[in-house]
Amino acid sequence: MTIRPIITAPDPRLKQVSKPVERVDDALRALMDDMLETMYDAPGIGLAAIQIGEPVRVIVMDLAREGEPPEPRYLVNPEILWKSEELATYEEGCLSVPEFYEDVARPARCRLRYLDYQGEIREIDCDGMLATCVQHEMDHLEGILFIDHLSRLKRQMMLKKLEKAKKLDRASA
Ligand code: GNR
Ligand code: NI
Repeated sequence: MTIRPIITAPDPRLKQVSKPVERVDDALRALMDDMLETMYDAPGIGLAAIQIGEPVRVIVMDLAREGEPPEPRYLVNPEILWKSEELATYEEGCLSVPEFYEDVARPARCRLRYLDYQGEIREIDCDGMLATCVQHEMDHLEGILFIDHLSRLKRQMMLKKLEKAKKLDRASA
């Protein structure tokens, strides 16, 4: 397993629409292992493959609290079957938008279909933080970041700051 660099905004790769996976094989499981290790190292509660530069429809998540046993989840080719009308608001962050946190309202519950680590088809009902995280990660598969749910002014301000931070980083490297 390898910890891979996480791509940060603004980067055109994060705007790509990721491609469906054709089969869940050992090569894909190796990618999922790298993603999980990268996510734990960051640390984060979710990661989409595009965040490490792989434009495929794969997500890993672990919402276990500190001190609880790990609960890794692997979602391949996820599809949302149903979303509630009711919304819930959580303060979101993103490993690809480091150091910015803002409230985002999304459907409070959803039903999800996906392939698991073994390539078996599964369906689950999501609510709370799981519903929010699933939708945040599925946005990544469409090239959408949580900042795309904010006002244009806020988004432009954040992107400017992120760009500036990258320039300073490059200058000192
Ligand atoms: O680690 C993460 N925390 C988080 C908090 C609130 C809503 C969504 C997330 S996902 C984020 C990791 C990440 O960037 N996944 O794409
Ligand atoms: Ni994210």
